[in-house]
Amino acid sequence: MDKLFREAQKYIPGGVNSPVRAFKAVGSNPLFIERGIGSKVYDTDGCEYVDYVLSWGPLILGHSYPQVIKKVREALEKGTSFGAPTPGETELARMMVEAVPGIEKVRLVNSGTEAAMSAVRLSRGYTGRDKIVKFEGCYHGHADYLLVKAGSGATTFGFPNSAGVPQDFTRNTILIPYNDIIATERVVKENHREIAAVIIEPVAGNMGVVLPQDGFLQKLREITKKYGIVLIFDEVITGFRISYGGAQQYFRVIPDLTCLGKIIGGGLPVGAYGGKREIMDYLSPLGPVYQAGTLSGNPIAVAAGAQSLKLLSQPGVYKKLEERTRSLVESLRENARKLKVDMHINQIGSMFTLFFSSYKVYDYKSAKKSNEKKFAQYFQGMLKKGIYLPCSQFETNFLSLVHTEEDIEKTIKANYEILRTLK
Ligand code: KE4
Repeated sequence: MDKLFREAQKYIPGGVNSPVRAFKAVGSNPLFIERGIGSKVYDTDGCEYVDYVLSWGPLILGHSYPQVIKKVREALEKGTSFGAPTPGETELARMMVEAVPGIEKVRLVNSGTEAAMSAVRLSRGYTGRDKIVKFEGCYHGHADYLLVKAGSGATTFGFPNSAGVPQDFTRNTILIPYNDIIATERVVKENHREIAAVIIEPVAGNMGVVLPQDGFLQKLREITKKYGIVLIFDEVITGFRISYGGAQQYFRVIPDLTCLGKIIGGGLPVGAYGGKREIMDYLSPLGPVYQAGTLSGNPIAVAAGAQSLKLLSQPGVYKKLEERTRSLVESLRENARKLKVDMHINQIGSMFTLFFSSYKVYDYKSAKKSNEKKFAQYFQGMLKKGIYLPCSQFETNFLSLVHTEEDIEKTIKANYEILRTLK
């Protein structure tokens, strides 16, 4: 695979099309993946791995799920793109409107980044205000004014802000520590006349998994409603992940706008943003806020997404996912207790992160206290035992509906053996 990486680096910056894939944080060349089936991926040397990356979240049904592939094949037979409305887009939009409490209308785009930047522009157009509030460690894609103390790769590489973003572009972005409701109330009170939107990951997944503290989301909803500020839930990770209605259904806090991605495309490029009809109707061609996309609502991607949501809407799916993830995490906690390894695991639904830290992790600062060197050793040890984890401490592990008992047992056993070497 080193040959493949050298070849890739000749033509692609860093040899990767997204920085976090480069394995920089774990000190080796990345795997090149040949194929995926079920809960497994196979690298180009034919080695098999139990996959907890699942393409960074989309593959909640696992790789190459038969009914999804079948629908994609059927769609392909009819062509790949028309640049015109298709019935399939309406079907996927209807499913999201019916599933997600805060969505009355929705617009399809091609990525989570597009969803977040469009939701911010719409909020600014709707309110006539310029400022936005984001939280340290949250990642909402790579739009300039959102790359401020962002999470995910921006944290992994240690530059929470990006080069190339003029100071002027971020002067309207106010940054607050995650879970800090006092700071949030103070900032909103002082600036409410200028704040268009507050954007947040209702469960953070880009500093590793960080849960909202009790009452935080409810309070956020209260103060944004009080001042006519648009509350945007970035549910690109949590949407259709922690429940069929996402975090807003799980925590019963309804935002004004919601960003979606990952799972709604079933592994193909889809993003979406939706919310209250009166806000969404500000969008062109009805209203003055412009947003567009050549491949938005692409029929192949929409076919994969719609079939995925159909399968996820079956009763008991999320209960089963949560129970299996909880039982895996309990066993991993038990291993760390037995071996007296400093570790905190945050888990909700079928997403979790192991922090190599003796501290509880509830925001960006506490997440950064984690021992990244130990994480890298753990990652490499697990990889050697055929377990493929996200290659950064500040990402999320995902379980799929098709991870088997055998996968789970293998993971627990490998975890014990590697933790023992980390003491
Ligand atoms: P994309 O533009 O990568 O489709 O979505 C951006 C995005 C927006 N909002 C949230 C909450 C997200 O997690 C993401 C993207 N997530 C990262 C992984 N944490 C994508 C992986 C990558 O950058 O390669």
